[in-house]
Amino acid sequence: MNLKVEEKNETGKEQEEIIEEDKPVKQKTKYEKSLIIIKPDGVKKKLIGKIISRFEDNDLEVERIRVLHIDKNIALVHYKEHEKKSFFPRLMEYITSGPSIVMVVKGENAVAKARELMGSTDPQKAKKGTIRGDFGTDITINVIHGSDCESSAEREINIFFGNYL
Ligand code: RTP
Ligand code: MG
Repeated sequence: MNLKVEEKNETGKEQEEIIEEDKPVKQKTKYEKSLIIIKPDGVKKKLIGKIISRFEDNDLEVERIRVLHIDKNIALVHYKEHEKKSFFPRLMEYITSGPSIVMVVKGENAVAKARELMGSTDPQKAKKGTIRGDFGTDITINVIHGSDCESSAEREINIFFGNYL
């Protein structure tokens, strides 16, 4: 059913707008980028290919990728929000313990989609079939990082790839 709505525009002239009531409202999709890190345990366990496949199989595309042994300075900037937390020293030691894969993935709703594929922070609580649920060790040694919102993604992409957005 179509509805006819009549309203006056700025000039006072009446204008008609047809609202199609029976058309399903489309959910808005956002085209985004997310910063993903396959952390040192994921690299050591030779999970790089498997993890990238999970993104690619879910319509996320790898736009940038590098192998990087994250040093203390970069780790401090990247994980600044956690510096007062009790787990911070262990997190620092872990993330700097060997090479990581750092990448930018892009696609529709990339931030939320990547976090869904990653699963909960704690692998014990993460669902089977998620990256952390399948491969994580404990709440700190949890294989993967993904940006938690669009503004974090922008900040984190800048840390590892410079301002190319
Ligand atoms: P991430 O930033 O790495 O994607 O992880 P997340 O959002 O799921 O979790 P977040 O709270 O931001 O924590 C960052 C990383 O710190 C380690 N962590 N350890 N209680 C603990 O021992 C603990 N809590 C967090 C994890 O490596 C987590 O991914
Ligand atoms: Mg986080």
